[in-house]
Amino acid sequence: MDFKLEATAPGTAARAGLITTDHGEIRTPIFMPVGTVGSVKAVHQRELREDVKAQIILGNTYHLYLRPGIEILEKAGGLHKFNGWDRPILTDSGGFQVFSLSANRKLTEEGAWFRSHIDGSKHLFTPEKVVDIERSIGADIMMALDECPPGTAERSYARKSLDLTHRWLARGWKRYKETEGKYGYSQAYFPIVQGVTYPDLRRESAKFVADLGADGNAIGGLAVGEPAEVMYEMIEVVNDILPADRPRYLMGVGTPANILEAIDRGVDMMDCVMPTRNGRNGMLFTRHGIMNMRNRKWADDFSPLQEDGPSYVDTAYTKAYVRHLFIADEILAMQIASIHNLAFYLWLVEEARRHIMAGDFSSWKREMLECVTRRL
Ligand code: PRF
Repeated sequence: MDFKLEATAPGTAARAGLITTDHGEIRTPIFMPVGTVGSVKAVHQRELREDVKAQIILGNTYHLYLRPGIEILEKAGGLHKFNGWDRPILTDSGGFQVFSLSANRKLTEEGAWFRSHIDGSKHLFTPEKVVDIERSIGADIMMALDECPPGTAERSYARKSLDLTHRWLARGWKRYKETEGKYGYSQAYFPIVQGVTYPDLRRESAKFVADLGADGNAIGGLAVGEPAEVMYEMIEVVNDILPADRPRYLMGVGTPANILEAIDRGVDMMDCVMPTRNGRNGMLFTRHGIMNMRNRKWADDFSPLQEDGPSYVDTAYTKAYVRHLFIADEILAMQIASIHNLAFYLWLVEEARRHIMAGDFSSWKREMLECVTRRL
């Protein structure tokens, strides 16, 4: 994997760059749609490519390991062949999902024990095993196994957790270095900075992570219950230390406003379920503000979903029709909302990139922030 820094925005830490993987290029800053089980919910791969203009999608090690399982994924020749997505894929390690989804999880020095949310069966994720699983899935970018404590965790817990995450990281990194891709292309391994909201722990973690010299680095443990201002401060603390010549990935963030603020602070990659999950619930993000499509006010509004929207669904359907679909619980409502929201998120980061290149990112961001946070 290669990263080329193309431009930085005056007066901010924002950057534009180009990641090259064996499955193609990614223009940064980039938003990555979440495809937990190997599918971005309610969106065909063709729509992801042509309408959303996604450049890279996520998969989850936890879900894919439990179902369909590694044997099937290897038989398929990896996730790209299995799901028909031939552009880059990133897999999260499962650490975060073990904590948010499974029952009876328990952390030991060896790894994370958990029970499947599907059938209750018992499993152990070690840092080494997660690398092996991610090799079998065949993601272009594999994430290290970490622990993501709540944003409100006390210092003593944060301290212990960070030490364990670092020991796991050293083990995972070793396994990564000793193995290679199973399908003839190369795979990168991104370490993850943790440290809750303690600046000194964050700095220590960023140094530990930077010293590995990985192809890219991630910031975890944010957007997990801490105030947004604290999250922004932590991003600044960490990005001061993470190398400028490698991409920085902020995990699981966030709202359009969060994304603009993260880019402003030197983040290059982001992912979040918000555009798809909130979309399925009727929340549409636009450059003019947020719409709740279940609202009575759209019942007889026959104007396009978004006159100047970035995807074909924006002008193919009216607000009144999409509201009707949501009220009638039609599957098409979720499809339209997911395509719209993802296309908007991809538009937003592409615009950010354009303004970073043009040198007026700061003023553009200020105007855009006001628009995207409005309620329509
Ligand atoms: N670690 C991992 N995945 C994640 C997170 C993390 O801290 C987050 C936190 N926002 C989202 N996804 N491995």
